[in-house]
Amino acid sequence: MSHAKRLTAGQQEFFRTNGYLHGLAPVFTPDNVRDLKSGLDELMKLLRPGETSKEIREWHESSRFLYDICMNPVILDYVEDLLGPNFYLWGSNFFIKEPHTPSTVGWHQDAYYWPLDPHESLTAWLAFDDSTVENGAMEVIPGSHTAGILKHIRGEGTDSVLTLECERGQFLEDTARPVTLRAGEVSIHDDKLVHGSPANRSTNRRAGLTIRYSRTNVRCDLSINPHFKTYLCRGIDQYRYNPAGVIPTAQFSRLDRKHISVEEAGKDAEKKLGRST
Ligand SMILES: O=C(O)CCC(=O)C(=O)O
Repeated sequence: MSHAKRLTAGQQEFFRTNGYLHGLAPVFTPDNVRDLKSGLDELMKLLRPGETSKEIREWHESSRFLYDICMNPVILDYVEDLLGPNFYLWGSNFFIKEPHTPSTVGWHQDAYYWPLDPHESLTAWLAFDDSTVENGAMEVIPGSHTAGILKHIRGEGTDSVLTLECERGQFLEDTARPVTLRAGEVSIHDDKLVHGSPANRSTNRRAGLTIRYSRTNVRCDLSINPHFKTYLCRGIDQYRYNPAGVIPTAQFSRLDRKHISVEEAGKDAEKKLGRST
């Protein structure tokens, strides 16, 4: 018998087979979405000259506004139905594409970017705006999460906001599916799923918040990301592998501790994790 909180057995099976899920009941109503957008405006006001929305990373550690979104009980129910009873929140960042901008997100697997082991993490992608084919909705390669960690290379001279991209030829790009969402909805993807997104050629902004959750048995290599902090969402953390974060009190506040991904840590980190070529 299934003890799922919100997902049907069919949705759970779809996620296991394809590595992603969308078409879920909305998490936020249109009224809530207005609050989400104005909260994002407040966060943007905290950026310093020259900084972009890419800097709003792991600010759930400093902004109660974001912490509460990441701990939304509906999102956590979806995650629990996929990760099981014991998991924590550790990451969040915005992917914002302004109208008529060339930036893309190259094909990649999140697991390649994160110094986490084992690969038992997922992302909830929360749409702050409608995310459509025209404004550069995320695209996924269904089933690609079952092929292990693929070879990534440093893309040069591309419009991608990420520099590590899957080397061509390891999967069939023409099997890609767009993950379109209405504002206030989430999609979910496995950390080994190949995904990316094209440029926004429309007149509408496309803003999404990615929220990263891991099973409690997932350990971060703190020599690569010394600032990693966990926030237990459900169940218990019997492992205590990672430092726990402090719940923020300020509604909107910057986080000036900079988290480090494998991309930023560079080639030595890739080697250490056995991912270099
Ligand atoms: O928002 C996008 O277009 C890409 C998101 C992404 O790459 C991620 O969730 O890791």
